Amino acid sequence: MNTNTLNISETIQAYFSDTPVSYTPYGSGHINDTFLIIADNSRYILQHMNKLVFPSPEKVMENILGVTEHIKKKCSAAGKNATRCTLNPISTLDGSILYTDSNGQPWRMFEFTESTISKDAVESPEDFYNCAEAFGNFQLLLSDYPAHLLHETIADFHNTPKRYENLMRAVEKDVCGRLKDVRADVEFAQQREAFCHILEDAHKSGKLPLRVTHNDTKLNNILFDKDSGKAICVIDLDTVMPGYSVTDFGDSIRYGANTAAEDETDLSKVSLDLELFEVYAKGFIKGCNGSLEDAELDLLPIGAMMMTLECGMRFLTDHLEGDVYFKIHRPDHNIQRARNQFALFADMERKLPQMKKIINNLK
Ligand code: ADP
Ligand code: GN1
Ligand code: MG
Repeated sequence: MNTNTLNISETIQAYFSDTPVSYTPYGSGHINDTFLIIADNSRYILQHMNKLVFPSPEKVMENILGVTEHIKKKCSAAGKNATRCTLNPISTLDGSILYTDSNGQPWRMFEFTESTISKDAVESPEDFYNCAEAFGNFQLLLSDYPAHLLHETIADFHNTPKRYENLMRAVEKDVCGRLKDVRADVEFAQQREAFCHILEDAHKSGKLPLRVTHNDTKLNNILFDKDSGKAICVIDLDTVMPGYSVTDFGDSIRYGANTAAEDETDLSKVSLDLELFEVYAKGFIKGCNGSLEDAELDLLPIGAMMMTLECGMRFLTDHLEGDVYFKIHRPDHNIQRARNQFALFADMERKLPQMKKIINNLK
């Protein structure tokens, strides 16, 4: 949504009444509109939630309340500062966790976790190791969270065969007349239709367990402590739902172990960095602390490939549908992102034996 048309002043009133407040757009997420708020010398993160992506924002907030309380209890028990371990939602002045503005748009606010930074690109192998350990540990912290309490905030979020079907539906409809320019990209996905089923089939045959997972494990969904450099807090909890460990692993690899940015248009720069793959695998396995089953370890490379192909198909679908889902910052942004992901996937196909060897050596 165009941030100029948002009811931000009205929303700020709901949280602060007459306190003078300043605000500025913040972060680089593709989904929500995020603002940094300064009020009474304190900082906050105010977010307009994307209702097209999250049709039931109140269910998203219920999930977040449950999960953050669970994490806080565990961190306190381990002697850690619970408020720095997870998100801290803030209620409106009348005590509501979600504010719906006069246009019917949903908003929520969190404490800004001070002395932290988020990163859009891996700056050092240590960063990536710390990120991996944090996401692995996140899964471990939620391993005893009652999964039946979680709402499915986006149906079939990482169901890759369904993502493939969505793409084929978009191809058939071709609502923007863009198909003629992306036929080769569609064919790339079509040639890999069978691959899309590997994880769903492994789950159906009882090999791949469902766990409570994060489902959006991009590097910039981690807060790093400015002083220690450690990854202290996993954020962007909108998609915490039952899922597969290997897709949480895979989405981080897709984003962080790409030698280029997700939207780099010079595809000769796009490839899988096997050293970063190994670093991440070490950190993730350590963070999960022995909880990953053998079959899950074996499927880690496929998880990385699946998330890359799936994300490419999602970007391509959005391009065909007229850029209605992911925020874009230039006209062809989604098709550029799709081609980037497909180039990365092709490199992963070539490097699959090496990925498998790395995981085998870590077992
Ligand atoms: P999106 O769903 O659009 O990706 P995020 O919830 O990931 O939105 O927030 C966008 C960015 O805002 C993050 O990458 C991070 O830089 C920053 N951010 C979000 N929550 C906090 C917080 N509690 N403290 C500090 N920074 C935050
Ligand atoms: C979105 O919100 P953000 O920017 O962390 C998307 C992810 C994609 C990612 C691609 C809810 O993540 O699934 O992998 O963009 N989130 C949602 O960069 O769809
Ligand atoms: Mg995010």
